[in-house]
Amino acid sequence: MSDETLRFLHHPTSQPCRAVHQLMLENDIAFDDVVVNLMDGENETPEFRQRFNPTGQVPILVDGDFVLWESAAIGFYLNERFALPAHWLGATMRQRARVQQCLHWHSTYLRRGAGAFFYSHFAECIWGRRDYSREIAKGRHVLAESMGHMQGWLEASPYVCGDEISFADLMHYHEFVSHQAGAILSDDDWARFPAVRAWFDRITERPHARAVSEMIMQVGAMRQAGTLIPMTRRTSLAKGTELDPVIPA
Ligand SMILES: N[C@@H](CCC(=O)N[C@@H](CS)C(=O)NCC(=O)O)C(=O)O
Repeated sequence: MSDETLRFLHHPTSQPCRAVHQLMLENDIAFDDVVVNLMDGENETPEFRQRFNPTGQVPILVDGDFVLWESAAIGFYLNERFALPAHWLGATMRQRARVQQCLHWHSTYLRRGAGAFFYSHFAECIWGRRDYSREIAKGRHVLAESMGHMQGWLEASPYVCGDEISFADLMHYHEFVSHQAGAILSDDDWARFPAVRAWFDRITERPHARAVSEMIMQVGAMRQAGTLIPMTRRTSLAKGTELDPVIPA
């Protein structure tokens, strides 16, 4: 195995990037911090795609000659590579399976709720002012349904997979950080899911949670003030989630 320092390619506005970033910081894993400029399409170049990730997405971990993308896989790799405390990816066969379950659910369901944030704040920066209300409504629906599930789990235990924090909590948590940054959830929304709110506040108090979220909070504040962020391209969430065919490819 290579002794070179890991390289972490990411962007601080990205939910899965922030989750991996927090995992590494909480576990004192040394890495070279490489911010990929998603706003100007650096990740779209053929060189980038060939060298790092054919999908053009971040996060990406580079460990010597091994290049890995997809945040859940990166968490799994870091866990074994650095023998992380067992609670992060699970101590027993069943706990590990439970963490995997939550990571899959995050990827296939909760993450879709990010459309509420994306179409409220980033779509206008990319395609201009249009009616995105149907996409926003879809995202909000997924988000509310997700919070309903999470309320049940978090009434039963303090973290989504049980009594201790896992990587799945970080992945879930950073979706909500973006919703907070964009004021997607009102006090009334949160009040419907008090266990989710308490969990969110608990993780916010952890070391590094606020630091890795600084930029998205600033971007959210700018968007709420009406400032347009120059963005030239679709981000992953918009790919294939459009309800309205008039949104250009
Ligand atoms: N399933 C992927 C999703 C990664 C993802 O959505 N990355 C976004 C930033 S949040 C991205 O790189 N967007 C740029 C693009 O798709 O071109 C993971 O969990 O790593």
